[in-house]
Amino acid sequence: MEKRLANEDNYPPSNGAKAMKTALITGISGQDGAYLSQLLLAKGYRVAGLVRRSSNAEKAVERLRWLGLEREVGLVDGDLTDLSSLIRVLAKLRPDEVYNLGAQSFVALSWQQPILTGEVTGMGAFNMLEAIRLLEMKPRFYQASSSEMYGLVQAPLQSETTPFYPRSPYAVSKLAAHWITVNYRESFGMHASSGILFNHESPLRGIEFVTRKITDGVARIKLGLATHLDLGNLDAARDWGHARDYVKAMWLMMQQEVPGDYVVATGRSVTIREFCSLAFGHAGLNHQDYVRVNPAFFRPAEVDCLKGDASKARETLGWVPEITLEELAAEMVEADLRRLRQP
Ligand code: NDP
Ligand code: GDR
Repeated sequence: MEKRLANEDNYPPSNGAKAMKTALITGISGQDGAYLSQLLLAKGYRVAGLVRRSSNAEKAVERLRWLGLEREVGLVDGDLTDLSSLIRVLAKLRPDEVYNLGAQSFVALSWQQPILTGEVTGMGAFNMLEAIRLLEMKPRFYQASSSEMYGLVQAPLQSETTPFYPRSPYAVSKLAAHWITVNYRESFGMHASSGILFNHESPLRGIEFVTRKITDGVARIKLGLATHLDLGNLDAARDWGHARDYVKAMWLMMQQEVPGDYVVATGRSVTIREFCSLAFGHAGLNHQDYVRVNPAFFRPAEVDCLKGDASKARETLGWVPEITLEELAAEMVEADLRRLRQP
C-alpha cells in the first residue's frame, strides 16, 4: 500500500475537490488533529499538517488512517520548537487558517519534563505567532487553550471571565500561550483566537489519558486479558465532551469576523469514579470489582473539579455539543473491544 510519509514532496495534497482554503494544523497526528482534518476536508479545505521527524513515520498517520484520511492530507516536516521550520512551512503553504494544536499535552508528564513542556506547549505558540508576524502574513490563528488553566478553580462554573490559577507545568505553559495569543491580537491586530476547551475524548484519545485508560481496561477485562485496572484519584471531576463536537467549535471561531476567546464545554461534570461506572457498566461489569486505587498515579497538585460555562460559544458561534457522555463512553468501549479482538 502506498504510504504518505512526513515529507514535503507529498505536498500539495489532493482531496478530489477544488480547494477553497488552505489550513495548516500543528498536532495533526494527535486526537484533535485527526478529527479537525476530517471536518476541514469535508468542507473542501486543502489540509496540511506539521509533523515531527520520527524513526517510525507510520505513527504520524495512525489516527488519520483510523478515519481513512491518511492520503487526503499533506504532511510537512517541522517542529514547534524550531522557528525556522515554521517560517519555511508558512512561507511555502501560505495558509488561510492556522490551528495550533501541537503540544506536550499530558499533564502528569509535565512535572517530569517541565522545561520541554514549556518549550513546546508554551514557546511553541510564541514561535508560530512570531513566524506569522515576521512573514507579514494574515492567516487566522487558533490556539488550543485548556480548562487546565483554571486549575484551582476560582468559581464553581468557569467562563471566559473566570480568573486562571494553573496547577501544573502544563497549565502554566498553556497560560503563557493563551496570553501571547491575546497579546498578538491586541498588539498587532492579528485574527488570533483562543479556544478554552474542556476535556474532550474519543476512541482516538491517547491511552495515557484516564478515559481511554479506563475503556481500554474495560475491554481487556471483558476479554479476559486483564484482571484489574489501577487508577489514581477517583474523586477528581471533569467536564467531558466528544472531540468530534469540539473541533467544530475551533472551526466556527475561525469563521468569525472578530477574533476572541471561547470556553467550549458541556456544563456537566462527573468524577472519574462515575466515568468508570459508565464504561464498566456498558460492558455489563461492576467497576467496584476491578478498579484499584494506586497512589503512583496521584499528581503533585490536583485539579479537583472542572465545569465549563459555554454560553458565549452557544450564543456567538451557535455551538452546542451533540454527543452525550453515555454515548462517548459506549463508543470508546466498543472501539477498544474491536481493537483488542483484532489478530
Ligand atoms: P494529543 O496529545 O493527542 O496531540 C498532540 C500533538 O502535538 C501530536 O500531534 C504531537 O505530535 C504534537 N506535538 C508534540 N510535540 C510537538 C512539537 N515539538 N512540534 C510539533 N508538534 C508537536 O493532543 P489532543 O489532540 O488531545 O489535543 C490537541 C491540543 O489541544 C493540545 O495542544 C492539547 O494540549 C490541547 N487541549 C486538549 C484537550 C483535550 O481534552 N484533548 C483539552 C484542552 C486543550 P507527535 O504525534 O509527534 O507526538
Ligand atoms: P487531564 O486529563 O489531566 O484533565 O488533561 P487526564 O485524563 O490525564 O486526567 C483527568 C483526571 O483523571 C485523574 N486520574 C487519572 N489520570 C490519568 N491520566 N491516569 C490515571 O490513572 C488516573 N487516575 C485518576 C487525574 O488525576 C485527573 O484529575 C487533559 C489533557 O488532554 C490536557 O492536554 C487538556 O488540556 C485537559 O485535559 C483539558
